Amino acid sequence: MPAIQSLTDQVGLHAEERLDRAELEALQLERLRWTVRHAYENVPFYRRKLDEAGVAPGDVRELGDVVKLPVTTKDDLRDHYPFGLFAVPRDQVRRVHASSGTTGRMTVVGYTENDLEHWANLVARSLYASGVRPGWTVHNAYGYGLFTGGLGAHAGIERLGCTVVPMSGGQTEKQVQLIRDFEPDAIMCTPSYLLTIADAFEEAGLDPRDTSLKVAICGAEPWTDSMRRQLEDRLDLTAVDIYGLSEILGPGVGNECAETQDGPHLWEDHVLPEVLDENLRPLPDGATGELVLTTLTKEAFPMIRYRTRDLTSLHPGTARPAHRRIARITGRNDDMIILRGVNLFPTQVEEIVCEIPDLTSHFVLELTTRGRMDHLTVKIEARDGAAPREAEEGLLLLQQRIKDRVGTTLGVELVGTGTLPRSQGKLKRLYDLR
Ligand code: DLL
Repeated sequence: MPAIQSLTDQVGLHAEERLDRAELEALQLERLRWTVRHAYENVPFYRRKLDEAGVAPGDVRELGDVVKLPVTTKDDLRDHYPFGLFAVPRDQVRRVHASSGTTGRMTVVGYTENDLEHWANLVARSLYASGVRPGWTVHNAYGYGLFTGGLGAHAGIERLGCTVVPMSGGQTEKQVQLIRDFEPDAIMCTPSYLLTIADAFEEAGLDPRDTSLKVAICGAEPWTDSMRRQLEDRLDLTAVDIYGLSEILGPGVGNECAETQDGPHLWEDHVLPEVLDENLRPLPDGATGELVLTTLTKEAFPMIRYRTRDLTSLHPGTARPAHRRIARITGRNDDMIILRGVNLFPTQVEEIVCEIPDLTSHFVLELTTRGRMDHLTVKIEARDGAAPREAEEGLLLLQQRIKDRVGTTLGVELVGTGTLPRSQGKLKRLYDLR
């Protein structure tokens, strides 16, 4: 049975994960040169942008030359809706995904057969790094459909040689039932949805620590280490961070290794990362700025210096030495709240909320105006069973810690148990009511 033979051959690390840094960089350079030429020759948008910048594909001689290339933004994708940035004829596109975003027009991305092949391999690689092993059953609660999460994870689960339970997001009671009945070893979903699932177990009178789950591969939204500890505690499993975005691929652009849990390794044989400051100047490794990614193997939808809006920093590889890691993404530069001159991310509140036992992690932030001033209120549910006085004390502690660590006073308000919206996928934390 040759097919099964080749599957077992893939078990373990991919050859690209074992390269040393110099070998990896040589591969990146070769692929970068291919990508720039491919984009230039097949996408009028890139040809125009490069011509305007006075750069020809042949000018890319070393990796550092990437800074000469123009950046690409989400608006560029919107302006070329639906297929204007595709670099191959339509009959070579095997799949499209799309996202509506919270504002504005949809963006569409596409994949050739080779792109899908690489993507499945990278998700398989990510799962392996997460501690998932061939033969396991993986419950996939990322949404199926136009979102890249469900189908992207699905292909990688199969590629690693696991059984996939293609549950998709939502229908939380059914999630609970399938997790009980099918006894999966691992689960893939957003961190906020894993919390919803843990709650649902408890509401059904079941202990979420008693499930068969050993690993959770969580991503698609910002989350904190405090949230990780809370999820690991409540469900008795190891939770790792998976990073990705549709413009580059989908889930599996990078993944944390279970043995170190120190931020996702970016799979640098397929993406070239940079971190830039607000004036788009390159920052050294270790400094925080906007992550900008260039695809290195994408045929259908090459992206040159795509501005992700994600704020992070680059660090040397650990468990996969050649591949650099990104620091946990605490926010995007478009979900930063500027309140009376102080910058605040919802994850900073999450971090503190998770430390206070009488409060739950169910909270939202409401932005309103009082007089001419912006006002931000944390609305939060208390722990079921917390006495009213303990909950009030927890609330004051929350306000104090936010003031101490973030440097600004927020309004705080307790709301009834179960009144705040529960995550079904990516959770919306901020409600701008101004
Ligand atoms: O969310 C792809 C994905 C699916 C990643 C499943 C991981 C798991 P988009 O809908 O295009 O794609 O959203 C991409 O989500 O730019 C980040 O702002 C955010 N994001 C994704 N992963 C993480 C993470 C998918 N691990 C946008 N931590 C990205 C923080 C994340 N933010």
